This record gives sequence, C-alpha cells and structure tokens, in this order.
Amino acid sequence: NKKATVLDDSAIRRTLTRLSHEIVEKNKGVDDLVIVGVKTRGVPLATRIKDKIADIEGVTLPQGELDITLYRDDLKEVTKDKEPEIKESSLPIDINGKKIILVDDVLYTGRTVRAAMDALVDIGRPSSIQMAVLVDRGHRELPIRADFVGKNIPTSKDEIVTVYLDESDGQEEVVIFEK
Ligand code: 3GP
Ligand code: 5GP
Ligand code: MG
Repeated sequence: NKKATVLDDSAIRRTLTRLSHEIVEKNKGVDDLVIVGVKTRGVPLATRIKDKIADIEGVTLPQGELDITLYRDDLKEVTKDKEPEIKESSLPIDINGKKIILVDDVLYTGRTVRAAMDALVDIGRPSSIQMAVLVDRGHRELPIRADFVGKNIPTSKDEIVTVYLDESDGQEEVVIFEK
C-alpha cells in the first residue's frame, strides 16, 4: 500500500554526496576513518560513501560490515522481541584508535545501532563511533542519534520506509508504505 516516494534516484545520489562531504568536513579530513556498513542495505550505502570520499579526498577508506540479526518474526513487534544481536562481523583492520563511521539505511528504535556499538567495542577500542543513515524515521527507544542524516522522515509506527537500491533491488527509490 504505497503512500509516497520520499527520495528518487537523483535525490538519493545527492543525499549521499552531501553525507560524504559532511563526514569529511566534520572529521577535518579522513585520517583514521573506517567505514562500517550494517547489513544488508547499509553495506551498499557504505560502499557508495567510501567511493564518494575517495573522489573527494583521494583516499580509499577501509570498509567493514556488521550483520545484526533482529530476532523478529513480525517487523511490527520490533520492541517486544529480543534485542538485536550480532551475527557476523567483518572488519578489515584493527579498529583500535580508529574513527568508525557506521552506515545504515534506516534508523528507527536505535536498538540495531546499540547492538552494533556493543560489537565494535567488544572487538577493539575505537576512538569514536559516528552514525550515518539515509533515513531517520523517528521513534527512538534509546538515547541514540545519528551524526549524519540523509533525510528525516517523520513516520507513524504503522508506516514502513522501504529503501530500494540498485545493488539489491534493481531500482533507486525510498518509499513510504502504510502497513
Ligand atoms: P535491510 O536489510 O535493508 O536493512 O530490518 C530488517 C529488514 O527489514 C531491513 O532491511 C528493512 O529494510 C526491512 N524493514 C522494512 N520495514 C521495516 C520495519 O518497519 N522495521 C524493521 N525493523 N525492518 C524493516
Ligand atoms: P532500529 O533497530 O533502529 O529499530 O532499526 C534499524 C534497523 O531496522 C535498520 O537496519 C533498518 O534496516 C531496519 N528498519 C527499521 N525500521 C525500518 C523501516 O521502516 N524501513 C526499513 N527499510 N528498515 C527499517
Ligand atoms: Mg538496515
């Protein structure tokens, strides 16, 4: 039950370009940055940001990924279920002293990010963890925020923000659906 397109292909491209510039600006360059995508759609977004930063700064950052399992049968029951847990992580380098840029498609309750932060500090001691998301749909249940937000989309809990990316879906669009 489609309600509205909130980002089309050019809007997604421009948004990621802006986020990439913001990341470089806020960090005064790219020293010690490591890009980490949250599976699944955080991963292609992380790759795109890494590529854009390479265009901007001439440096290709190390990239890793985290696979966080939600243990949810019904996505509506996000909060009633168990906490999300790390299933797998793949990090290319020692993250001690590194500035981690976590990348995900949608930020909602914040529980996935919390699990991701847990995993990262288990693995090493990054000097900082920053969060970049394409869409912040609100409804946080933890004191977590993103440092870099593509678009704030105020949603009701009955809505679903669906992110389609070429790499996984063969199209580029962010759409709001009514459940
Ligand atoms: P992703 O792999 O692109 O991150 O959360 C697991 C998957 O379910 C996510 O895919 C996400 O796109 C999709 N999803 C769609 N709507 C919702 C929702 O309302 N809540 C959650 N948790 N996931 C959703
Ligand atoms: P949180 O843990 O913050 O509730 O949810 C974050 C994770 O769940 C993200 O990885 C995201 O993919 C997924 N998610 C939560 N809500 C939505 C949503 O409305 N749309 C999409 N596409 N993903 C969502
Ligand atoms: Mg995601």
